Amino acid sequence: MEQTFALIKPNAIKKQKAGAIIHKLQAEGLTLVGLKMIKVSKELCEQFYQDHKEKAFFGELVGFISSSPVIVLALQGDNAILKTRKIMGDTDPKKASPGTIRYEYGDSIGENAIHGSDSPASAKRELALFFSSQELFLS
Ligand code: DAT
Ligand code: MG
Repeated sequence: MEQTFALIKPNAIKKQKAGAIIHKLQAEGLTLVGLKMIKVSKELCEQFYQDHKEKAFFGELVGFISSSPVIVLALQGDNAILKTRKIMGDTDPKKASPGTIRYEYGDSIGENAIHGSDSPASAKRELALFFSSQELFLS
């Protein structure tokens, strides 16, 4: 059993697709063990995306994620990290396979509807950044 972190981005929230995205993750076998809607501060966002701070798009990325509310999710299941990444699809919605969340709900490579942790180390770090232990219902 593995846990991962996901974040439904502002563009998907604005399009009223949060429910559809959560439904898809659950339908594919992931168990929801944490959920909240929050507005992420610029500071927390910079910490969250620390690995990208040298990239040309960093300012745009932080501006977008901190612009309006997001929904953060904690998900549990066998191979939850890789499974979530597969359901999300390619970073660029134009390259994502039909049926993936980014294909369905992504608007551009920047506004690509969802984030999902890419490794056990990032899942642990990102879950701790957004959830307290009382907000997680792991089994
Ligand atoms: P992923 O979110 O698939 O793990 P990543 O870690 O390479 O992708 O990038 C993190 C986020 O940064 C990505 O979800 C959207 C944004 N991003 C990545 N490449 C970008 C680009 N070329 N232009 C604008 N935003 C980009
Ligand atoms: Mg990444």
